[in-house]
Amino acid sequence: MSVWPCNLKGATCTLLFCLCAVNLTLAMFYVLLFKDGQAFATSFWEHLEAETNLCPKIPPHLVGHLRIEFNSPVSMEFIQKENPEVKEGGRWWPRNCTARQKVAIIIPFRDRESHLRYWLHYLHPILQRQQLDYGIYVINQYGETTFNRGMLMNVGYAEARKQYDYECFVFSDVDIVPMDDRNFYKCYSQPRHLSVALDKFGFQLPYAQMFGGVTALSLKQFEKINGYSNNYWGWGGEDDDVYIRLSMRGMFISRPDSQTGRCRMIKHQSESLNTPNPKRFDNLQLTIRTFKSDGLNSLQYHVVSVEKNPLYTNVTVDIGRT
Ligand code: BGN
Repeated sequence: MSVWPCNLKGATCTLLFCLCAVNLTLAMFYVLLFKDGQAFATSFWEHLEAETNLCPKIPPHLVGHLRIEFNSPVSMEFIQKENPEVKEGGRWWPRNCTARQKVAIIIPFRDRESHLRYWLHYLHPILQRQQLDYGIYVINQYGETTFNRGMLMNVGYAEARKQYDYECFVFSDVDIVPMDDRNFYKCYSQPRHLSVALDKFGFQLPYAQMFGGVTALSLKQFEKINGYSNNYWGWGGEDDDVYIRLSMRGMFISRPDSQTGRCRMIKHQSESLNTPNPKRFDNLQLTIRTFKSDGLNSLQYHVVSVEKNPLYTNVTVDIGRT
C-alpha cells in the first residue's frame, strides 16, 4: 500500500502533493505578510473585477444636442426628484460599470442661487449619461470682499481632494451650460477647454488663447502649473494667466469641435464686487516670473463651513482680501 494519500502512480502523485504544498505555503505567506490577509484578497479581487468591468469608451445613453433654456425656474426639490441616484454632497457614480475617471466639478460662487439651480438641473443628468464618478463642489466666497475666481478654484481643488481620490478637476462658472452631452466633462492628455462656442460670443471663440468658462485639468496637469494665481481680485485675467502657465510648462489647449462645444450662458448684470480688475494687465506681465511661487503652494484660506447638501457640497471659505 502507498504512503501517499492518493492512489495515482508514484511520480504523478508526488508532483500533485508538491503543488499543494507550494500553494499552501504561498497562501500562508500572504496571510502573514499582509496582516489583513482577508482585506488584501478582497481588494485584489475587487480591483481585478473593476479593471475588467470598465464603462464603455463611448457612453451608451448620450443624446447629443440638447435644448437649453433659462425661462422656467426649477426648485431644488424638483431637481432632487429628477436625480434620485445622486448621493449626499452631489456624488454619483455608475452602478453597473466602473467609471473611467473620478471627476470633481469645482464651481466658484457667490449669491447666484437661481443660476446654480439651472446648472444642477441640466448638468446632473448630463454627467450621469457620461458615466463619470463625479462630485459637485460649490465654493462660496464668504463676506463682502472682492471676488477672486482663481483662488476659489484653488480652494475647490484642495477641498475636493480631502473628500475623495479625484484624478480630474473640471472648473466651471455657475452660469454656463453645455448644449451637447458629447462635450465630456473629463480630462484629456492636454488641458481641456470645454466652453469653446458660447452663445454670448456668437458661438465663436473670441481668441485662440481663451481658457475661461469651463476647463478640465488632470491632477498632474494642475499640479504642474501650480494651480491658479491667488492674485486676481475682481473680473478678468486669471484665465489668461492659466494659459501662460500651461504654455510655460510645455502644454497646449485641447478642445472639442465648435459644434459639440456649444454652450449657453445665463444673462446677468455685472456685480459691484466683481468689477474689472485694473491690475490684471500688470499681473499678466509678471506671470512668467511669479507662477512658481503664486498658486497652490502659496494658498491660504479659512474654511467657514462644509455642508453636504443633497445635490452638491457647499464649501464656504474666507479667502481674505486684496
Ligand atoms: C478677456 C479677459 C478674460 C475673459 C475673456 C472673456 C482680460 C485680460 C486682458 C489682457 N481677459 O478679455 O478674463 O475670460 O475676456 O470674457 O481681461
